[in-house]
Amino acid sequence: MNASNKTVATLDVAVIGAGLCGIFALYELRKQGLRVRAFETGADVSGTWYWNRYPGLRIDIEGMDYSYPIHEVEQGWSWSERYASQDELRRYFNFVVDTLDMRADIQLNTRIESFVFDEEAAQWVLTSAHGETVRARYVVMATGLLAVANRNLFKGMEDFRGLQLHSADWPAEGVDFTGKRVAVIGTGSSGVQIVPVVAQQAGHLHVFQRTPGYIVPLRNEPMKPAYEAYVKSIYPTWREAQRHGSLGGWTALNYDIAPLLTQSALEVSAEERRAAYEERYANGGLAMYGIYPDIYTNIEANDTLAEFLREKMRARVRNPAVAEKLMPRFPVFTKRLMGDNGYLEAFDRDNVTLVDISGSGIECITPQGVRAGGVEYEFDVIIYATGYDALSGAMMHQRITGRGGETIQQHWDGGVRSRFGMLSRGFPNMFMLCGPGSTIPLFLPYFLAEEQLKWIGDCIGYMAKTGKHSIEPTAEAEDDWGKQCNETLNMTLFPRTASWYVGTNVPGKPRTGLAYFGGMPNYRRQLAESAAAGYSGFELG
Ligand code: NA7
Repeated sequence: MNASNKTVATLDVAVIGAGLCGIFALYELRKQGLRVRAFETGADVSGTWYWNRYPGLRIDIEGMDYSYPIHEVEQGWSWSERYASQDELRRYFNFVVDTLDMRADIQLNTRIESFVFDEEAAQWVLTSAHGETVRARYVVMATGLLAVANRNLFKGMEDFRGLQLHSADWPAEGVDFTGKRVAVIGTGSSGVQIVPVVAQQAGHLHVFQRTPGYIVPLRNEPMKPAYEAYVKSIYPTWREAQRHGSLGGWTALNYDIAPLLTQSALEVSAEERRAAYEERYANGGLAMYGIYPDIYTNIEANDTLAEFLREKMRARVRNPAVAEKLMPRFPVFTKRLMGDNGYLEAFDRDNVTLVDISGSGIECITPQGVRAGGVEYEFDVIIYATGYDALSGAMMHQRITGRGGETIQQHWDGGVRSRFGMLSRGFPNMFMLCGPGSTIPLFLPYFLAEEQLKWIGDCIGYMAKTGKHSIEPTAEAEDDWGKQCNETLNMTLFPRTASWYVGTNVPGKPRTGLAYFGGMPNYRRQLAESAAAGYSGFELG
């Protein structure tokens, strides 16, 4: 071992990432008296909100929901708008770190380049890009849900003579589009936020759309002081409703505006159903998620909401032919619903053209621009808003070597293998937070992380008490969890649509249930049962 890679620290827990989950992990595990340190590649905390800085970026979950359930944080912080911008989200995470006095335990500008499990010592050996080596009994991977961009998708990209940007790595100094011929490829949440902002500057903007999605107005506005004061006065009750609601966030919002719906969309009269849809639509944003439960499972029920949303979208676009091209046709919610800020109206502008590439896609990128449908379009700038290698991508892009020299890529070759989306066989003591195989795409990350961290904290305590050094799932428990993920996915309408929820947005990625769709109550119950039985489904060594 030379001086450049000497062991600089031995920890109980190394947390990887200082975004929402990493900060939470540091806070919770430090409380147990453990030696914990978080390592973050970026120059600041905030995770996804540090890395993403494209124009128009705004979260689509209300600030009053999107916050840590920690008393001094939720009472001490004030959001200036209903949906926070990137700047404000970064200020928020910095406020949390300072309020909870965590800065000294977060090592910024530090990318961990390799993780190797030392079987004899039952420790992970982490090596940073600077050559530092850290040993830790446990590792918590808080590496994000949408962290690895889906890029280099098109032939000819290397030949383009203009500027190419991906929504995931926007230049910090910003980009001036004044008078420029601009293309946006991709119309998911990122593209939908970018288009109305760039349209105001660009000479001409072409939007290349492969699949139109469902769009509802976000209805952002300055935070209403009375609303903020009200939520703060009932926060403990509000938080309990979130924990026990089906989605963790939007449920509580509905709890405020309307009672939770438990019946079928098809059981109620057309008038009553419409009133429920109108109420949520008027509220704005993702309130629509807290609707009749069978919208997620029954295509007939789903159609009623899909038609309602198409009607609302149609009414916002002046040109009927363009409006028709913008109409989504897949079951609503099977791709993430998008809350917009003037995306649909942007197509009324003379300098914005929608290009439907649903048939043959993008043929290639040329030195001058984009070729699609046999037509070559010339551009100064191409913006790729083509999304992420979601859920499993953040792990699959790490160099992780577990027991017997097996890599995570080898273990997950046919798809993610884990128990509870938290531990994988052969990778002992490496916990994932809000990772693949958890309830993450459909549950607010604060409350999923809270639940998982409680389980992890208890597990570490149990191991110490019983003199155990390593924990990993049995092969049968992994098989069973994979089966549960796929079975619960197949009970919903999600498999009907190609999306990042099922891995089909990335060429070559196995199509599997990348999450547990059985709901938080069932997830929570199984975590508790395993812990109560001395961590059944796991081998403790
Ligand atoms: P998304 O939602 O995955 O959207 C990516 C978009 O890029 C989507 O419209 C895709 O079309 C399009 N895309 C991807 N690959 C291609 C190719 N090869 N050709 C043409 N178009 C393509 O990513 P976002 O960044 O917008 O949002 C990610 C999440 O962040 C979002 O769900 C929220 O949770 C926040 P497709 O629909 O696949 O036909």
